Formats: sequence, structure tokens, C-alpha cells
Amino acid sequence: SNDRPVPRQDGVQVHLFEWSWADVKAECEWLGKAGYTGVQVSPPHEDITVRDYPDSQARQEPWWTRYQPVSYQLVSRSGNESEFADMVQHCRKHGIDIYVDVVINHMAGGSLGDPGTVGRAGTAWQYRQFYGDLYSSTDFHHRKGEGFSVHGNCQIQDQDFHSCYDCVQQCDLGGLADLDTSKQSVQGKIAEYLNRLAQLGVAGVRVDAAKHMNSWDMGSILQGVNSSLYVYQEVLEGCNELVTAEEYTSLGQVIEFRWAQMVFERFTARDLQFLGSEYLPCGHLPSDRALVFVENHDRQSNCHVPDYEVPCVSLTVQDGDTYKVAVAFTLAYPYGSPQVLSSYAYSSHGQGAPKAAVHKGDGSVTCGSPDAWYCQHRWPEISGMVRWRRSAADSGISHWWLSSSHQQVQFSRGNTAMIFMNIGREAFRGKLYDTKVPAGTYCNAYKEGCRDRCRGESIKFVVLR
Ligand code: LM2
Repeated sequence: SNDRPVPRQDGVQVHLFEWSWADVKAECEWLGKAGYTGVQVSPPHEDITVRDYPDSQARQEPWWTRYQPVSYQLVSRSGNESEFADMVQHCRKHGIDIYVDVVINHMAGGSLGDPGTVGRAGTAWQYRQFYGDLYSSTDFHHRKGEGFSVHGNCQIQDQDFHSCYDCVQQCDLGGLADLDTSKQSVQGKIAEYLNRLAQLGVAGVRVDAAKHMNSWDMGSILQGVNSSLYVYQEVLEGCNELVTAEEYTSLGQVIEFRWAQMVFERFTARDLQFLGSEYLPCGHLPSDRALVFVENHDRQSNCHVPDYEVPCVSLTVQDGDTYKVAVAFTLAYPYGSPQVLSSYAYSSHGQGAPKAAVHKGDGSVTCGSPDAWYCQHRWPEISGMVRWRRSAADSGISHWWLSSSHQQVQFSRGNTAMIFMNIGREAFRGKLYDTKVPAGTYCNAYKEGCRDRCRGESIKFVVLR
């Protein structure tokens, strides 16, 4: 229901994509000090194993095995249940909430997951037939005679989004066995999994593929779930689709993909006119219902990789400075709950995470070295803006200014925070700017972390009459 908690408006969460529980645990003290408030972790359930995956010695199996559940046991590449619980408790002590990516629309699918073999915890499974003692054949949709069918169920086709509401929610998504979430026993098993996570101290859940579950079923599942859990749902709504994000807002927040789209379009066109939540394509969710980001793990895996034909529709880490400015803008703008992605370089759609741990054990991290973790959340341009957002608290925007070239934007948030963005070639100096921020010397948050004191560049504001 609507009384489920949402994160504080000035908070920021980071998706530590594919990090191990030990690494997340080791990161939480740093995150707390930097001003972050939450971490989304990769799915913790038992996933499929992919045999003989041909990849370099330095890399794990494809990241997407994590989106193919075999059971809800907490056994994954990231670690086991006791390591998971230990991480959650430790992070809480540092003021960091743990959010879990829950994959409950489907179970492991066809060809690549070696059906007939066992999951990571040893659970036997067979596509759409059984998954240990959790689900059997009758727990899945069997919507026959509806287009292209595999093992007795239709597969979601692109045109379904505009022409067949039920197909979107009852056919298989990319060959993944679609759970019949209208069944009470299935709802009960999912609720039990979510409650188990809550009991371990988990503060929230990202509901994977929520658009592919009926919102009514989703509501029934959540009725049985601990009311202190923050819920945000992945409803990737395109313009004029039959299933809409609005259907899910009474259940929790919804990932507002239109934010990423708007940011992508404006920054790619290098035209910052019409920048802001009121300009999202085909409408926007109320701020307290929306989760926003510049990119997520799926978007990064679709962009700038040779083996994927889907057009790139967001800025990604490969976009360098433009990406950093777009993330800074998202953190500065008071709309929705922002999420920062912390990932690693991929050169193909499914490329696995580095095998090397992030934390080396001597207090140092492997961030940024070749073939390793990017740790975007530690970049000064990003962590500095996390601080900036905290200092702006809940102040609204004032003194918005756009240059005539549309390549510079400035605005203030209350009397503590002001941002200048410049994506043009023209220097941004020697001009007069109006702001609520009083005269004084300020820290340039974008240039460094600005944690206890200003270590980097400072900026002087003077009053000109
Ligand atoms: C999501 N949200 O709705 C996740 O954010 C996204 O990462 C998931 O796709 C997807 N939905 C399903 O949970 C990823 C990945 C796919 C991958 C699936 C399942 O982007 O490429 O599909 O996880 O692991 C893979 C193969 C695909 C195959 C499928 C089933 O790439 O070719 O389809 O497994 O075996 C036959």
C-alpha cells in the first residue's frame, strides 16, 4: 500500500552490480561517510550455472545467470546466506540500507541454462517442469496457440506491448519460464521469500520485470509482505504501451525510465533546453513514486557492445564527461529517488564481472585498474554530488538559467547549493549569475568529495551591485 516507506528525498542509492557480499560489506563504511543511504545488490537467490563458458580467465560467468532463479536459497556468485546476513547487519550500522533485486516473474529458462542440470546450490531443475521442491509444471503459464510457443507457452513478441496486454504478462520473457502469479500458492511462496529477506534486515526490494506481472497479482503478493519494505518496481513503459507505470504506483515506487530517456536525448543532442521532470516523454510519475537513473546494468549491456543489435537509448559510462555531467544533474535535480550504477567494463552483452575482489584486504581497492571494477560511485564527480544533494536537503529549485546556446544551465537549491553545467566549448566564466546562495567561499563538490573539508577547488561568490 501507499504507506510503504520511500527513501529520504536527499538520499542516494548505488547499485553495486555483481559485487560479492564481502565486498559490499567492506564498502559500507566508506559509503556511509560519503553520504550514500542505500545499496542495491545483485539477485541473491540460487541461479543457473553455465558450463564451459568461453571467456577470459579474468572474468566470471555471464552476469545474466543471476536473472534465472532455480530456487530462493541465498546461494549465488556473491556468496552464501551467512555472508549475506552479515553484510546486511554491518551496512545498517553504517547507515546503509540494503535493497535486493528480486526476480519473481519467472524461473530459469531454456537453452543456455543447461536444463536438466543443477543450480548453484545443487537444486535439480527442468525447464517449466520443476525447480527443486519450490515450483512444478502447474505453477507456470501455459498459454497455448498464442504465436510462437516453447514448451507449451507463448513468447512475448515486440508487437504485444501495443496489442496484447495479457501476452505481456502471461507469455515468457526471453524464454524464461513465466510463473502464474495469479495462483495463491505461487503468491505465497514469493511473499515468503520477501519476508525472509525482510527478516534478515533487508530494507527494500527492486521488483525485476514487474511489468510482466499483473499489478493486481503484485498487490496480492505484497499484501502478505512485511510493510516496512521499500518497494520499487521495474516497469519499462514505452509511449502508448498497454501496460502502464501508473498501474503500479499504489504498490510502491516505479523505475521512471523516461528520466533516462530525457537525459539521453538532451545530452546527446547537446541541447539543454527542456531539461527536467516536466519534460519526460509521454508523461511522468509524481516525484515520490519515481526512481531515476542515467543508466542501469541492462542499458550498459546494450550500448557500445558489438553483439547486441538493440539501439542504445541511454548515456552510459562509456560516454565519459557527458555521462558524469548527466549523473551530476540527476543528483542535483529534486525529482524521484536517484540510483547510481557502479559497474565494470563489458565488451559483450553478457560479459561477466572481474574475478578479482574489489577490496584487497589491506584497505585498498582495485577500482579503475584495467579489466576491473569502475567504481563510478567513488568518482569525485559523483560522490561529490551525493554530498551536494544532502546539503541541498529538500529545497526546491530556484534561479534556473539557460544560456542562449542551450549548452549551459545553472540553478540553485535553497541557499546552500548551486550548480553550473557546461557542455559547450565556451568558457563559463566572467559572467553575472543570480542565486539565493549568499556571498562567500564554497567548495566545488564536482571536483572532489567535499567530505569533512574542501580538499579541491573552491569557488568564491561575490555580490556585485
Ligand atoms: C530484467 N528486467 O525486466 C532484467 O533487468 C534483465 O537484466 C534480464 O535480462 C531480464 N529482465 C530477465 O530477468 C537478462 C539479460 C538476458 C538474459 C536474461 C536471463 O539481459 O540476455 O537472457 O537476463 O538470464 C539469457 C540469454 C537469452 C536467453 C535467456 C533464456 O541472453 O538469449 O533467451 O537467457 O535462456 C533464449
